Amino acid sequence: MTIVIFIDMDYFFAACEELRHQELKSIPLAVGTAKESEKYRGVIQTCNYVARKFGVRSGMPTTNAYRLCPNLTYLESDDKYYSDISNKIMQLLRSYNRKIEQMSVDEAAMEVIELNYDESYLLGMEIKNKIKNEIGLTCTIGISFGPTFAKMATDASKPDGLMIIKEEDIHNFLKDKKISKLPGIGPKTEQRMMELGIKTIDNLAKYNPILLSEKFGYVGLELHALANGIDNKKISDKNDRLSIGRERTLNVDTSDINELSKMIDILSNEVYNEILDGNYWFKGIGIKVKYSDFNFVTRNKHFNNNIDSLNTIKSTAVALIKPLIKNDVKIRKIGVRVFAINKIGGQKKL
Ligand code: TTP
Ligand code: MG
Ligand code: MG
Repeated sequence: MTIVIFIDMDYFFAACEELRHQELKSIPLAVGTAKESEKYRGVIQTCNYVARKFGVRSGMPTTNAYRLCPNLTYLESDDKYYSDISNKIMQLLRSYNRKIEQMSVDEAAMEVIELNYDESYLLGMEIKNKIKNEIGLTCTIGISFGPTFAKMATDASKPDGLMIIKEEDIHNFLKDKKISKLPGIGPKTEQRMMELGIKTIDNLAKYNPILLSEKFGYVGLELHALANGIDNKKISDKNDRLSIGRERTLNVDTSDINELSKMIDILSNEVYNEILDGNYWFKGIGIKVKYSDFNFVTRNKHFNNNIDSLNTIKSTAVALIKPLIKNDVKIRKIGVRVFAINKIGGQKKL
């Protein structure tokens, strides 16, 4: 089963400002595009939840925001500062060594393949706590079987929330919602759908898909599928070289550590060459051992720091294989692999 854990930071730009101006925490605060001296010309990018109580929203002209909330504190946005914090958050998420797609400056989708919903909930809570403790900000987490529904779970439980939508709950979750709640339906598409009499997600689900594809192209079909509870988009991780490995059958089955070490040397060198080619770092080394009776075992070692050394691959693989050597059954095949691969901050090694 694939589950997606979706993370979106709460009132991100304004929350970053609160982090360095604690005194702004309990008063209405907005961040916008214009300089403070020219604020009446700009638009609001985001605001804290105190300001939202007055009706202030993203995209609203700042003049309108002041009309709704005369005591609003306004700050000009500082993109460099927000993107530094965003990078720290993404790095924290990457430390879980799972497939991650960053969707925007403040959101990412993480794929978990071996966890059930209860386990995903615990992981979600752990991520929330870690972001709170290490970055100092709150986020909201949505968990579902696809990235779009996980995002919708996030939207529905903001701020500082965590919500799960399972397969059996999706139709109830969707059916009475306005179509604008579906990610991908902006004001224009919403308007065109309204003209066809499509107001709720349930209306969309029941609409003729052929007519939808005529009016909206492929997107129309995708939206129709979503409205019917189908969300099978895959997460695409641009650092997706999750592991690099080599395995080979020995010329003669053996339990001799010297023979096994020779093969580990060969495999490690091959893996290492690929690491050099891609300018990768990694945080895990693993081996696989297949015995003459065709049983096999795998062993992994995780590191806290990034590794890029050939010697570490070799010595770790040898250390991992030693306890697996048996007297009664010989080893037939060995694999060496490195995993949790990344290019830190997208930068290449020199
Ligand atoms: P969002 O995640 O959409 O919003 P948010 O984090 O401010 O609030 P929420 O708690 O509802 O998630 O956007 C992330 C940041 O992107 C936001 O803090 C500011 C910026 N942004 C704009 O610059 N313009 C916009 O119209 C929107 C929606 C966001
Ligand atoms: Mg956000
Ligand atoms: Mg966002």
